[in-house]
Amino acid sequence: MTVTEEATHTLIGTSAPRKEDARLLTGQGTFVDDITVPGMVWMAVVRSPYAHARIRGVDLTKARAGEGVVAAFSGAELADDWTAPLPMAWPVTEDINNPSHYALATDKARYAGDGVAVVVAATRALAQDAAELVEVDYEPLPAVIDVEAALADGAPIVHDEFGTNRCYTWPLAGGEDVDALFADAEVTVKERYRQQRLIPNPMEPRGVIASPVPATGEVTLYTSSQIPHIARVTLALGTGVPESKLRVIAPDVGGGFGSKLQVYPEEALAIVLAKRTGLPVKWIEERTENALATHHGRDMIQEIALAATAEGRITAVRVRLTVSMGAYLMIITPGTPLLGAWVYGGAYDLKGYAFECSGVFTNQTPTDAYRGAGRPEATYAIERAVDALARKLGKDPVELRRLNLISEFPHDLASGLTVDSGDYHATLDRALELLDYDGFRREQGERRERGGTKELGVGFSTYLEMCGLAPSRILGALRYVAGGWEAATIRFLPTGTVQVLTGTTPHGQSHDTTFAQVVADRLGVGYDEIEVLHGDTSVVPLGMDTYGSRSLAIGMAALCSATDKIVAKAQRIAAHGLEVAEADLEYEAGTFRVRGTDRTMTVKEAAFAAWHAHDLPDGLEPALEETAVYDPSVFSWPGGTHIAVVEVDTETGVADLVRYVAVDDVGTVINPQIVDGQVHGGITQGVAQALYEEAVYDENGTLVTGSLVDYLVPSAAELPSYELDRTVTQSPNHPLGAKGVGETGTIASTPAVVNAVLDALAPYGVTDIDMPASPERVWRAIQEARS
Ligand code: MCN
Repeated sequence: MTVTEEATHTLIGTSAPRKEDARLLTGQGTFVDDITVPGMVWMAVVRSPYAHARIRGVDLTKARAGEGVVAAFSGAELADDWTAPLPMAWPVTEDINNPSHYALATDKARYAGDGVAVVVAATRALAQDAAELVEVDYEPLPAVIDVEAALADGAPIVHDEFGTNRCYTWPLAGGEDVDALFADAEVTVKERYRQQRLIPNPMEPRGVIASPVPATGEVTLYTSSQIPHIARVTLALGTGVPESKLRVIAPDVGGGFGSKLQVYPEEALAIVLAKRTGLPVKWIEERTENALATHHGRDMIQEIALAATAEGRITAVRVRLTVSMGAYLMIITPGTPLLGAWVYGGAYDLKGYAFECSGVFTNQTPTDAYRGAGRPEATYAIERAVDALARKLGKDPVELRRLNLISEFPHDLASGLTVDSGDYHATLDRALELLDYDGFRREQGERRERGGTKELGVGFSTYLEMCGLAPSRILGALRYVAGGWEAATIRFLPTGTVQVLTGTTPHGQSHDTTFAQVVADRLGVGYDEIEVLHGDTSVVPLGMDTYGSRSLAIGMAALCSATDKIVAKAQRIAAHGLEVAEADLEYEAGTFRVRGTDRTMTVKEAAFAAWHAHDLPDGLEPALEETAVYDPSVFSWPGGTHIAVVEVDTETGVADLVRYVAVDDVGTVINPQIVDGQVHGGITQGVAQALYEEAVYDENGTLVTGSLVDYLVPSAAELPSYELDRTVTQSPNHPLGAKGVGETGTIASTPAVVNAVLDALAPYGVTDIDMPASPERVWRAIQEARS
């Protein structure tokens, strides 16, 4: 017997009201900063103002005498407290240069914001005051902040022991011989793009409390994290607290966008200081610390070349990346750009593919995963290069895309992976229909003829995304140290309400809602009778957490397996209770029925029978609780078409996003409103990269955009109402036919917007612009083209 999807679906596919809203919208959420532990003290980190400086000495005398100060330590004084460096879980090559990275620097500060000492005091303000009394004797050194300069002879070296700033070089090639395809090509284009550095800005900054039980050596760590399970393993290794005694709790988490997919110095410090002082130690990040000391995203130079026929059939793609790692390798710093390695060919049917990525140390905040992690960068490069090819061939960018889109599935990418399903022509057709492409081009032409100062432009992105990270076997082959499986437990309580335990850890993705929708449908239990638990390693011991849009693709698949197990066990109980063979039962929406009769037993009744256990089939264990662990065999492959329309003021350079059409295919949709919300947020982050955000450093390595006054995060006022639609191509590899959605908007949108800006500027002959396409950059591009 299997659960029949068609018969039982009532909540899947509906916008069930978010379970999270009642708490979060009425101020009844619990974020780390809402938590107070008796006897709690506060931590402040002393950070280097220099991007690169030798630490000649740290004098803590005045700080230790400060009001309310409990303790103060330099990096050297804590050196023996660490049992391992901070984690770096992805040594992408055997010969990678992997510096030992501890929570506080001891020899050199390697970026502005690098921690060099720590103070613990009675209150947050007293800790911050005392931190200012710490006297650090720095010898400033020349800093390097440009990846290409960092590789030049004579560049300042970030980690002296390596004698070079090169961290690694990682190649990938597939399909036919790429050199031969380029040699035979009738047309080629070669482009160079810069992915500016971005600063993640979740509404809730980071925060930790490490609460010890000195008598037993136990520590509870509350942390605003996307990865409590991974944090527990790695922090146990690094601080010497046995894993069994370390409980990590991610309570409500107010956004992460990849920046909380990290194990940070402050988490390790709080644990070690809690051990040292025997007191609960709390730290809440300042917004300026978020800019300096939370990992950054992107930051690379991309060189991409396309080989094509005269007609415009793309035969090969060659890519070379030079990526800033920043000063240290954090948890997946080296691997982050490689997450895009398979999709620089986009949704196009290629014959050959060659990719090479070099990681480079610079005196900057470390980079790591930022929403999309590697895949927005890939999509940007290929989508802009396709437009460049269209320009060179004098073809319409839509027609060139049509000619090249993959149209048969499963499709083996030249890069080596197999896309299970999709219909890229369908998403493109629907998006063009929503846009009214012909109408748009007419209006654009009329404007151009009238010769005003407001030019219209349209940009396309027919993207392919790889998410659902990831099959453990592939992760192992790629030298990532952990697996990619996920776990789920379903527990019936005696009264028939249900606890769902998931190893995923939401931080804005509404798992309480969508996971409950699926369980309600599959077990016939009321939506309100289901409680979804996550983010506490003592409540949910097994998990691999949330990133890479994996929660639905993997966590939900584990959940479906757990429901199947529950139904199978309940069926044995029902057959026993109804005194029939299991095969005589049919199951629908939580009820077993003896075929052709009105004799029934519900899953809830079976759960109660399993609890009192007075009359269970021989050998059946009491209690109705099942756990499933699911390891995917493939990635999840969403895709679609995004179209941006901009209006560029040629006198001021302001590019206004006036329309945005997105048609995504994420397979079966569990909750349309939540999926729309994910797409909305994702698009906004991608638009932000295209038009607004950039981490700017001066030549000394000082972060110039260190506050939200200088770092321009767009608000609703800058953005139009997005026009969204979907097509549905079910994934044959997911029990619900669904694909991930958490990053699609970010992955797709950036090139659509920049292509639109360039389309608007086409009459001026402008063919390239760096991001963000700020008014100044746009204005200069026009002036340069005019002269
Ligand atoms: N969903 C659905 N139907 C689908 C696909 C997804 O109803 N076909 C639902 C899922 O059940 C889940 C949500 O949409 O409730 C997102 O699912 P999924 O695509 O699996 O993504 P994850 O839950 O794994 O979230 C991770 C992803 C990433 S990697 C980043 S970064 C990110 C993001 O999601 N950061 C976010 N979305 C964010 N949203 C908010 N508000 N804040 C962040 O920091």
